[in-house]
Amino acid sequence: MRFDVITLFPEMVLEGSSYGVTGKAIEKNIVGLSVWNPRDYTQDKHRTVDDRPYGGGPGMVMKYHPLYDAVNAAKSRNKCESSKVIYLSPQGKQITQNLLIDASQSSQLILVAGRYEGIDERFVDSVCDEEWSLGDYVISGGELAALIVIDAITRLVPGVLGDDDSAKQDSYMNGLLDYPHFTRPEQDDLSAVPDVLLSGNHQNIQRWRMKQALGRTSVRRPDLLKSKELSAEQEALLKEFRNEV
Ligand code: 9D3
Repeated sequence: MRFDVITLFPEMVLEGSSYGVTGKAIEKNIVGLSVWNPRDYTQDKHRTVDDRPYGGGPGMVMKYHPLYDAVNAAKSRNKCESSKVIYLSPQGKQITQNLLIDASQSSQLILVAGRYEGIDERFVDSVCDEEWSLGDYVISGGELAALIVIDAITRLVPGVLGDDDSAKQDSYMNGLLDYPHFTRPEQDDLSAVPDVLLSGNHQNIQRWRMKQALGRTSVRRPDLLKSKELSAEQEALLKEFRNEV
């Protein structure tokens, strides 16, 4: 997987991707990350990337041509079998794990981060394949959205997470909220660790965790359970959870 991010703030994207799991994956060349600044693809002496909106109104709009030339530079640097141009914007479809799993099958994702009021719609129509949003709240530009997409997709790339690591756990708990976690000390002033977790009985521990995951999901996010098929054992565990509370 390689990510190419079109951004007026390239340092923000490089810096933000340099930590933890994503940082390691880039360091080890399991994923590639390059940034492309539209300002470097301007022709005028002031290196202008924005202009006033036709029709008037507040704010500025990102110009078509610097973005277009930056995307083409990103496309021609690497000849990838499948590349997609994605505009991160409040008007996009909301990002979900399934959307990201789909996108992780591409070999190159070109992420366009907007600033100001947005970008010239002709660029969105003629260059961008998809438009993605984080959700219904307002942030100041697409860079943080690009960082989230890079982080979430990098976790899905084979070899990035160890085999014994959270990837398997993530898919085992597919579509459910996580169960509660505990670590030492075993006892403190407030409360104790649930006995079953200290029992050493792995089958009971697994059942307890699945029960908690199902129960918490049904209490906090009933919408997630509606669109999910439960096995007979999961139905039984959920019933147990409801009887206990
Ligand atoms: C307050 C300005 N808004 C007027 C209706 C429009 C607006 C323009 C540009 C709102 C936000 C932005 C910048 N946002 C993003 O680039 C962005 C974003 C977001 O704000 N929310 C959710 N997902 C995303 S992805 C990119």
